[in-house]
Amino acid sequence: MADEDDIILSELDDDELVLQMHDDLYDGLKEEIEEGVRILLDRGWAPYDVLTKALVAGMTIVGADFRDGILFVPEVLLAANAMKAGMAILKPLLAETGAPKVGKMVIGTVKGDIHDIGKNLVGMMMEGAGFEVVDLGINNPVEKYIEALEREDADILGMSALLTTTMPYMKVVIDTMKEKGMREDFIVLVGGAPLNEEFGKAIGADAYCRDAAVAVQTAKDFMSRKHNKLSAG
Ligand code: B1M
Repeated sequence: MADEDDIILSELDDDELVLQMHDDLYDGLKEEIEEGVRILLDRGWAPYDVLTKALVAGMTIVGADFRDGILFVPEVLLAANAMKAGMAILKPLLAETGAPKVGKMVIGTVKGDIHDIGKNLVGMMMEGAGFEVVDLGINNPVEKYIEALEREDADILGMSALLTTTMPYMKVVIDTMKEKGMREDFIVLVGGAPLNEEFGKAIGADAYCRDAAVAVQTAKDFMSRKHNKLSAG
């Protein structure tokens, strides 16, 4: 009887392969995830579909079992590493539009929070849509955001938070921007699993973005409004 080790990914059909990749991501099997991503791309899958259907969907299963106490931090870290390895293959493909730069975004995960997969995904998709992205990484205090916005002459600030305990820090950043009289100079977009639209409004962000695709569309909308305002005024 065939066991796990005997599975040859390239012999699976697309649906079976995607399910197998969910399992492999769950088990933190980095090389298998890389192989699965390459196979799907070779079969003509769009990079975005590989990302959402194989990787993000797999990570959702990991998230549910983490929440329910079935998986623990070390296992989730392995899954995250496997996911990142898959994303690294997709990154150049998603960013390959050659379009003129439509705007510049500074993005980072807030202080106290080390989750970066969602933020990285947003950065990748923004680059793919023609934005220049300055990634500040994780665990960013307010000073780092402010300094980067000024230094980079950015259009957009993107903040990510995955913990209910760290999401209020976004307000600290926005309030500091107000105190410094620079809030109106930037479009502020926020995202992360525990946030919602109401929270985004309450802290004074311009918009809450449910996922990376929404972040791209929202950023484009705000940028075209900004350009229209500039050309009218
Ligand atoms: Co943690 N973790 N984690 N974790 N982790 C969550 C967030 C949690 C919901 C798990 C759970 O209980 N179900 C829970 C938070 C509970 C809460 O606060 N409500 C949790 C916890 C509790 C913790 C620790 C406290 C666990 C512990 O130590 N006891 C600890 C905290 C560490 C810290 O930050 N200080 C911790 C640690 C970790 C790992 C290090 C093991 C690892 C992170 C590895 C890494 O990121 N490099 C990890 C992971 C992987 C997760 C889950 C399983 C997956 C997160 C993820 O990558 N999702 C997560 C469960 C979950 O979210 N369901 C969980 C995939 C990613 C594509 O989605 O990040 O939501 P997401 O991003 C989306 C959108 O939200 C949006 O677009 C993205 C792409 O579509 N988006 C933005 C995100 N940021 C945006 C910014 C924008 C726009 C859109 O700006 C414009």
